[in-house]
Amino acid sequence: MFDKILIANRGEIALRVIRAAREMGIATVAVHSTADADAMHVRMADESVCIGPASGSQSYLHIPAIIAACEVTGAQAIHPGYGFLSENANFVQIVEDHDLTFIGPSAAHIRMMGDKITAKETAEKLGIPVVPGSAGGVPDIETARKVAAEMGYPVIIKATAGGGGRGMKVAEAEAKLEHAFRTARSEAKAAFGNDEVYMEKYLQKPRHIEVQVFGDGKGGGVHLGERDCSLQRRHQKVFEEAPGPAISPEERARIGGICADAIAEMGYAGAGTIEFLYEDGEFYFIEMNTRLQVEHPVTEGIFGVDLVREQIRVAEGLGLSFTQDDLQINGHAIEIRINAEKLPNFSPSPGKITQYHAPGGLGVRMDSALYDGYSIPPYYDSLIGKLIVHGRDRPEALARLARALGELVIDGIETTIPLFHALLGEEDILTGNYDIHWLEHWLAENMS
Ligand code: MV4
Repeated sequence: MFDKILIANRGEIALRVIRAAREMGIATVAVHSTADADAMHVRMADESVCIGPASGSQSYLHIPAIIAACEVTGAQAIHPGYGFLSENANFVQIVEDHDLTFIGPSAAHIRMMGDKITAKETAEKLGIPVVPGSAGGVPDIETARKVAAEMGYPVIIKATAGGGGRGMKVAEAEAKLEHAFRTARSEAKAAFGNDEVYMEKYLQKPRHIEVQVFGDGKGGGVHLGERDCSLQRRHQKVFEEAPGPAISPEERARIGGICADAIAEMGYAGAGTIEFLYEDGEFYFIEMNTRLQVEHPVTEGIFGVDLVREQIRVAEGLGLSFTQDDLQINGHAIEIRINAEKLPNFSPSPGKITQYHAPGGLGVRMDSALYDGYSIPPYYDSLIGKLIVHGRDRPEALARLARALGELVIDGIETTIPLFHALLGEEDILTGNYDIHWLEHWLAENMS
């Protein structure tokens, strides 16, 4: 059992982990940059250690400083949150070499899913349906032509070392293939230092559906249904919900069962997310994330389970506190991401919060590290809060979201809150009729 854990992160996710640890009787250590000395995670933790200057690479990403902070404070385990070091297999190896515990999956599983070709091959071997595409990497344009001719246009070229949308190019027809292939390669080289690419059939109007999974660390695996995260802008999620409005109970049980079995077969430990594109009633695996995700609270809302507590339990070797049969979906949950950004261009808007009032009441959860008088530093991600609502069904959750948004006050900076007021007036949002392109089209027509 852990007595004390260190949180290698900041902002709302650091608070989220501190809260779970505190309920478990585990002491917490915050780490922070010089720019975050006044941050809420530092105030809320039992202890804190300054680990470097403002820039992420010299603080929250600086592995020797984080290991040293564990040694100085006696923390036995590290929770990485999301982003930063959460999917860095080398970090996990170093943590373990120092006889500390990483609260997350093994370095081997993180590495396996970080390479997108290996991830897809692994998924396919485990019986997960994948997008049709090249068998492994596509080394040259001749091979690219052959693969595309076999599966038919349009095709998409993706970086093996990529993920989350970086380094992707679509070719609608053979005439566009060579240019797309060359650009994808050179962008992959520039972004990841690795120019290997692979190809897939391009799905034109899918939804982004992701299945929450958990490995218990003892050879067992469960699923906690899906989230629909189709509403994105430039590969950044904006609005997420569970259950997916387009997914039937039968489809959920089928794809969930496949994912849970795969997790068990892999011997995966901890939280994971298996991402699919969903089109015409079919699921197609694209990637797996080996971390807790920003949008995990919608799953917590409908299952009534604390996913961070479960992560800590699995890392302690205790397994999960529930079985698949214990899990029942209750109602509907929606999360909106509030960013310190100025509309219509979503340009960063850091600065001092002159007034903050969080909404409350039944079925309302506000995960945020804001407080009155806090100054949002300009060095990090622009996410400043997540408003999560739960209702007995989707219409109730939507009504609650509108009500809670009306109570929320964040003054002193520009935020994306007005976007959500506008979206809640859209018929397609109210009916759940959207795909991965809906938001970009709507923004093009309604903003700027
Ligand atoms: C695709 C696709 C269409 N067909 N793959 C973008 C992020 C990365 N996780 C995978 N992505 C896509 N892969 C095939 N074969 C379309 C996208 C995509 C997308 C996916 C999810 C959510 C938003 C998106 C926006 C544009 C493109």
